[in-house]
Amino acid sequence: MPRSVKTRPAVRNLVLVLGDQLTPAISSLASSDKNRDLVLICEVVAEATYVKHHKKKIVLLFSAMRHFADELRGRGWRVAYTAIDDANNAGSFVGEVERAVREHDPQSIVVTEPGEWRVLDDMGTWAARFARPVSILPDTRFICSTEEFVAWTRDRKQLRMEFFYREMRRKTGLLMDGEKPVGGVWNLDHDNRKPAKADLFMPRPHRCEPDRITREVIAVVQDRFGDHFGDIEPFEYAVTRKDAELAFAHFVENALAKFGDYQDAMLRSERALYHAVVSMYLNCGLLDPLSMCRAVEAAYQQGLAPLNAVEGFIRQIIGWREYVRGIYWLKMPEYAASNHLGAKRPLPDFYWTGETKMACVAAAVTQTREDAYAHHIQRLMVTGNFALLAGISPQALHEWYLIVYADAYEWVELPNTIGMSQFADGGLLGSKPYAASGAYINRMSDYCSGCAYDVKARTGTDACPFNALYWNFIGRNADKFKSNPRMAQMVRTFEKFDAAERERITASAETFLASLATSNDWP
Ligand code: FAD
Ligand code: DLZ
Ligand code: SF4
Repeated sequence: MPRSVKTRPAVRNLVLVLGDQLTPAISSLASSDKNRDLVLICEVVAEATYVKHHKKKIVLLFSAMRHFADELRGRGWRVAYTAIDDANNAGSFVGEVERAVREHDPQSIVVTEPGEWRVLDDMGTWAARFARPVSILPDTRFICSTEEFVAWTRDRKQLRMEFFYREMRRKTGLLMDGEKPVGGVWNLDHDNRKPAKADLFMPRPHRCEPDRITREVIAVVQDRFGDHFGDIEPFEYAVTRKDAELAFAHFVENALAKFGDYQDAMLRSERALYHAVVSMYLNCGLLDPLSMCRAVEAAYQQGLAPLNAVEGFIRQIIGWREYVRGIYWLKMPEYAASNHLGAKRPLPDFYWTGETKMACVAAAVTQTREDAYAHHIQRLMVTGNFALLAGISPQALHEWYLIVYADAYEWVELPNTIGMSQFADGGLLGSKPYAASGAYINRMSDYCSGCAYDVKARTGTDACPFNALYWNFIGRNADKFKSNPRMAQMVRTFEKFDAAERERITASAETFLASLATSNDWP
């Protein structure tokens, strides 16, 4: 008998594990047998370049994938691992599966459903292509299955996160006192809008030293994807489950208690404030959402964090995170092309360079380039708000958000961009556009005190561009906003401005927009 047959028993199923499925609890592995099945994990150029992801995001995933393959081998799994620079790397999921099928002739292929529609669409062709069954299993990391979400939407005139969130509280029992919410109210968001002051004792997110594997990955990513957006070093993110859990524990211990109070604040000197900086771990499988929520609930029960912080955090995870995923699978693929406000302007160059006199935008973009991270209010109320007011194409902006953040996968990024931030779905996901003038940014941050523009001035070349753009946005969309109860007041205020002021607003906004440089050089 040839040696290879003796040492390599026949493969029953090929279990494909994707780069954002890095947990032994993933349904594909949970339903497989380590003695009979072969795990395939592959670094492929197609996934790194279908949009040109930030270099740190690629390093994070490749290194976490390599560590995960070691973790699985340590648990007794047979793992076929394709590194990006392997000579026979076929370059895509389908190509790598084809190669493994040729080599191992498995009876069937097993995979947990992917997080992006384009990948699922492609997988739909695999059974015919490989002439064997392909089992696409539900992703049980989510609390609400896609079917359950569809059932929840039935017979509802409006889809609102708040009501979905209450269902998830009931389903998980998190912060529940029998049938009632702990503390008597479901949502304490109104307590969570305090501006912050720079404070020497503000916690910083947990940082990790790159190990040998990460250093090797940094070198190969620099070599292969050096022209992608973003700084590759310093690289301080966790790439193992153990380190991601330490990063989360560090947040619970040091920042959770103030997470609620300062959730909407922005500070020049503090990139994360009291945010957790864990979405990149959660979304690739290194952290488990429900376990995180239980840990946060326990911190409340032990008196370590107040209810407004704990409820706010749990709402982001079992509310918003689950809700946007539900919307994504409910509405794709049409959702990606939504453009309710008809916005068409190309993305300005400063989204890549950070070179703008607007201090808030420059800070958000610079931080994004350096860290592949910005917190929610920077994404929503600075870069998102600017794009909304300026009428940037939602599709161009969607591509930008998908590229630049280490936590970005279409299932979560697209509804946040198209729906929450750009109102491009016409109010399916949120009841009103997140549009604000400079006054909001001034109230919630310390950016304006260091800005070349005057946040108090509405028009003129020195005025904060957010001000004229805001009123210009209300004016040009007045017909659409008049019937929206949450926007009608703003339309009436705009219409009360005298004709000369409205002309000054239009002139200021148009002069500013005409000055925006755009090019096709990026990304
Ligand atoms: P924290 O503020 O500490 O919140 C804790 C956790 O709650 C996060 O880790 C995240 O898992 C979850 N969460 C909070 N808000 C949301 C939300 N709106 N949607 C889904 N989950 C949420 N989040 C992503 O994970 N990936 C994305 O690609 C992404 N793109 C975004 C694009 C835009 C335009 C906007 C406005 C928001 C986007 N978000 C995205 C949501 C949110 O900004 C990030 O989840 C958050 O900033 C991650 O940082 P953190 O871990 O410090 O979160
Ligand atoms: C984002 C990403 C990148 C950059 N590279 C890989 C890869 O080489 N191999 C892999 O399995 N996954 C990668 N990913 C994550 C995938 O893009 C993700 O699994 C799909 O978009 C489905 O969510
Ligand atoms: Fe941003 Fe306007 Fe404030 Fe400058 S003045 S930081 S542009 S909001």
